[in-house]
Amino acid sequence: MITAYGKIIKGVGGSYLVDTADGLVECSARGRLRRTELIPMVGDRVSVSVGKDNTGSIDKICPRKNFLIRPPVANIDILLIVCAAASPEPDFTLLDKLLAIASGKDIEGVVCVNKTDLAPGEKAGEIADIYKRAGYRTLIACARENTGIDDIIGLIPGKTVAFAGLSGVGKSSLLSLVTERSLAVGGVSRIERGRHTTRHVELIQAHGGYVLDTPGFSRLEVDGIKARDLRLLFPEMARLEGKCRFRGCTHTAEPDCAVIDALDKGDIAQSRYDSYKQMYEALKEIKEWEENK
Ligand SMILES: Nc1nc2c(ncn2[C@@H]2O[C@H](COP(=O)(O)OP(=O)(O)OP(=O)(O)O)[C@@H](O)[C@H]2O)c(=O)[nH]1
Ligand SMILES: [Mg+2]
Ligand SMILES: [Zn+2]
Repeated sequence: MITAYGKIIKGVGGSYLVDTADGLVECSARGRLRRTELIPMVGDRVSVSVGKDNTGSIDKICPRKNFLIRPPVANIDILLIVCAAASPEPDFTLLDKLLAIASGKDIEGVVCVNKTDLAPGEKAGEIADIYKRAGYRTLIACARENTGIDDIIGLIPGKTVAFAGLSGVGKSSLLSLVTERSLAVGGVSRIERGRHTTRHVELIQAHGGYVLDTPGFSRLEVDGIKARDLRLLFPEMARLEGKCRFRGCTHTAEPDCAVIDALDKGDIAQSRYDSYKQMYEALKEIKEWEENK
């Protein structure tokens, strides 16, 4: 037996594929680990005992930086939120929500505008600009014309990058170009979902890091975010922290609010502010509901 360290890239029925410095090892979770009742997740960094036949057992799971429940995956570094310049039209509310959720989990949100071939003129650039001005890294790509792929690849070394966004925006198409592996594109995934086919989460090794496709990810829950902390998850508002008349200003109805001033001056995009307010109201309701329980 030797001890190796690695990352779980796939898990099927109690068996886990671990990527180690010496290659892939198929592992079970036996013994000591079972007694701690921690269930290994894809994305976990683990130490494993490897036997002569190159199968092993997971001994220890390193503390998780973060994890998602749907899909179940741990230790995401970057959420690449893909939207289409057209077809489907961008859903700014969803984009802003995914970015805030990512930030709340210490995941860097990056916006990628795809399908530039379908949008006239500057539309893709204008969408990207909203997010660049807010403080996010933004990319512009076109899977159809094979442009912008190198910029996506540039995000990957040393990181685990999850692709998220509405159905049909081109996540799988872009991932296929990035990994040079063909993944279910277009109708296929829709048919599978209709049939409730079980989807196994799988990290794909690429460019010195890992990538992950997440169909249906757009329904991500806002678990654990408090209404009063939401303002810190919008970088353009977090930058103005302390500039409002009231401490802990929620930027919704208070007088002399620096965020509302910035909105009036056009320094904060209306769509971003609208998303903030919508999320804020929804989170506030959750809190009130919980307090009255
Ligand atoms: N015109 C155009 N079509 C594209 C582009 N990228 C993807 N598509 C098409 O858009 C459709 C949806 O692409 P997918 O890659 O399956 O989208 P997805 O985000 O993976 O969708 P789900 O798996 O349902 O979440 C397919 O028919 C693609 O061929 C692009 O840049 N331009
Ligand atoms: Mg897909
Ligand atoms: Zn304010």
